[in-house]
Amino acid sequence: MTAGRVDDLVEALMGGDRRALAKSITLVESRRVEDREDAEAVLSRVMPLAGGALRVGITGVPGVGKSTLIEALGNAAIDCGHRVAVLSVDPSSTISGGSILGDKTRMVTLSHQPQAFVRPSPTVGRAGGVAPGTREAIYLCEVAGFDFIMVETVGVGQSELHVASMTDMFVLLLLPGAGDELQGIKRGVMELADLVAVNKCDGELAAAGQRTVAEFAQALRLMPRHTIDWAVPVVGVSALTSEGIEGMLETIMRFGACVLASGAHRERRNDQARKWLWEEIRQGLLERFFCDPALETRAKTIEEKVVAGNLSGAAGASRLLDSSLKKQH
Ligand SMILES: Nc1nc2c(ncn2[C@@H]2O[C@H](COP(=O)(O)OP(=O)(O)OP(=O)(O)O)[C@@H](O)[C@H]2O)c(=O)[nH]1
Ligand SMILES: [Mg+2]
Repeated sequence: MTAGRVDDLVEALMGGDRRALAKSITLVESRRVEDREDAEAVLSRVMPLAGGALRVGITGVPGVGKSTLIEALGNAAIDCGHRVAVLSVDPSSTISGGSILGDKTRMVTLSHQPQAFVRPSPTVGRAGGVAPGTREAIYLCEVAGFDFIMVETVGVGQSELHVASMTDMFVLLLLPGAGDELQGIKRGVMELADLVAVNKCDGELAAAGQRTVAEFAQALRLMPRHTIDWAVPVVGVSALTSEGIEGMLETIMRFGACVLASGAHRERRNDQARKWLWEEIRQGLLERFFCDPALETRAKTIEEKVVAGNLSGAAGASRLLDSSLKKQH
């Protein structure tokens, strides 16, 4: 892409053009070497202007109602004058081909709103379930004028930790009537939550839902606060009937105001940027090391020596790492 075309793309983006937004997200998600430079050019223009949205990560087991809830929250936020972007991350897509279309159709009213942008992203390659580029996509959405960004991810292993590392607020969704062992929640994930919502508190599940709300509220009272001035609320909602959705949105906005006022939000973002750099270094080293064909033969020889007991594993690793790093200079 020429410098002029990068300028055009950035200008269209700043004008809130959704096609330009979709195009630039595709660019930052691309793993093609020839796209990397363009992506960097766009990002370096955009990043200093980004940062204006409240970024909310939403996680929970498959089928808990994340997409339905995001649609309900998104519509309520638009009614309050917000512009809403949804980035959804599907860790199953590498295995199953993904439920990308499914997600888009589920968010049907939201994706048709002019004040909304819905972008389900496939997960490509990286462990953890967050597509490369999700963090960059957040910046792009912000520059395109979206001030309320939700990132959906299925709670499987690492993906929720990744989402928490790029958002201001982490929302955990639960189902009525099950204790935390049943809901498969690791303590670490519970400790990250800024808001817990029990979804599907409707019909026959309403009473069980309220009991679950009380149980988790009790459990959370015993946990230390991770954000000053914020006791993690537990709310009961129905994404289907929209019962409790307005109140949940208010709580989310109250959290946004609270972290802004206390400076916790700045601190969190600085910390995330630092971790982002080191995570990229870690990933980059791994990719460079394992994708180096020249190392393969040498690795085989060293492996044989280690297997034969002629070389320690540590010494073998150190030799390989040394030759890999030297080559990169
Ligand atoms: N009764 C009831 N059903 C709901 C509610 N929210 C979602 N559902 C239903 O639960 C099913 C799963 O909803 P989704 O929104 O797709 O759930 P999800 O968590 O996004 O699912 P994955 O993306 O596949 O992990 C759908 O059939 C929804 O209609 C709710 O509040 N009450
Ligand atoms: Mg979903």
